[in-house]
Amino acid sequence: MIKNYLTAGKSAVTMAILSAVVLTGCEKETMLEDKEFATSSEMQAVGKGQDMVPNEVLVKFKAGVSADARSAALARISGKVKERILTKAMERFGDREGLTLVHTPMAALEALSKLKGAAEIEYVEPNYIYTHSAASSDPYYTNGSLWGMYGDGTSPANQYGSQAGEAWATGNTGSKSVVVGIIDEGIQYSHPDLAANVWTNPHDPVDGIDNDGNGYVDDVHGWDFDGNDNEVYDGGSRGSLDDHGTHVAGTIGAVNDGKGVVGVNWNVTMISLKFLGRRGGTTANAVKAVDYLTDLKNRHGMNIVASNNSWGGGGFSQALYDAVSRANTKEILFVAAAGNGGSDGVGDNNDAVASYPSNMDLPNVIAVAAITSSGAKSSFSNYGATTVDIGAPGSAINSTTAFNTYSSYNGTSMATPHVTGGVALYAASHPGSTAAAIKNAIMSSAVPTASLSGKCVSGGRLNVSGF
Ligand SMILES: [Ca+2]
Ligand SMILES: [Ca+2]
Ligand SMILES: [Ca+2]
Ligand SMILES: [Ca+2]
Repeated sequence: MIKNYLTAGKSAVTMAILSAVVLTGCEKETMLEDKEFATSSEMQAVGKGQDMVPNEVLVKFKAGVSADARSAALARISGKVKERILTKAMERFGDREGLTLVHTPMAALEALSKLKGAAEIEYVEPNYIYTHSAASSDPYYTNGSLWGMYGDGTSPANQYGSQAGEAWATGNTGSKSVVVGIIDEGIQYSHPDLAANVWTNPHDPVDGIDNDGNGYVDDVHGWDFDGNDNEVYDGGSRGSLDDHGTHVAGTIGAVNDGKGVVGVNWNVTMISLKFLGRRGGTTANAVKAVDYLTDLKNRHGMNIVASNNSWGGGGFSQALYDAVSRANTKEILFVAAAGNGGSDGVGDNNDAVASYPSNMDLPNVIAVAAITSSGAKSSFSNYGATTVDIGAPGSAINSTTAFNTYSSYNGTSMATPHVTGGVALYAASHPGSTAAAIKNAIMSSAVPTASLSGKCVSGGRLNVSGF
């Protein structure tokens, strides 16, 4: 029965939801199998065995290339412009060209080889497909254990938890003025354990007009880049498609109300950037989601400190790298799951075989491995002495799921929001900190942990007790 001191709420998880989660897990494993990477970044842009949208490529034309020259280049692959992507963040950073999403009757890899090295083109790459990084789900909402929130001095205690309970005891329970973006599936913003901490856009009331001019009409809680609409929680028969995003949100910021679960932050503001749909998400939409946050910080001066990225797949993408680099310029951390071991579900060494996006070599990226409640590295968790930064609770993590439910999931997907939560908690007590200072606080917090020694940069696990 329910034993946890923080939980007394709903315990039902329907089989329908579980079926959906299991199916998604299977898709993920198929998509992540047979990863191979070449060494140069140019070759990395043309991945083998990585999942991509079959008949699409992302083209970055050189600035000033004429319309005729563009058409001639695209004619080589019988390409048609599907979408011109010019985000407000790109414009702000002086990029007036943006990206061109091109549909071609050719296989994507064939089209890439035909366009590679063309004089008109800066780079061309696949429109990769990413999937979330939850390994599996517990069939029951078991006992409400929230070990990931415990510390050695809390009751109940678990020294391998994030120590959030100790930070709360010193009076830091987060702040609504700290904003994080959740780039994932959508989140059930109406979930009773989340609603109070979900962003409602004060700059764009629902009236059919893009009042704040950010290119998105009535983006009231964020945006659905997969469905290209303002409804980030699709509810009804599609609600379970937002389980994963909703779970991530609960770990960062479920409310402390005597019911259900509680997040690392009792108070925080979360924005939903939905880009993972039934079939995963694409590079094109990931770029738009990252840039949406960057632009929001620019446009409204919001205190956006991090995005949570519990997803992976594909190969190196210059387009995504550039977007995360723009976020870095605006002091937004990019907290990313290290990955769940590919097709066999046994954790891989990301130093040897890169996992994206967590392997992107940018100062604002924090790559996160998962640990169990007994301090072991989770069997599925990827690791890397130089490419993974820190470990955090990622096995048997209870949190919110769609339709007002709670579920237990495993994955580096679940470890990542503990770190994002830590970022927000630190930002709450240290307002005005740079991204570098916050990342340094996270890294310096790490408690040396045997299972992570030599397996990540910090050699330890998250400890927010001093935040
Ligand atoms: Ca509006
Ligand atoms: Ca808007
Ligand atoms: Ca939608
Ligand atoms: Ca609660």
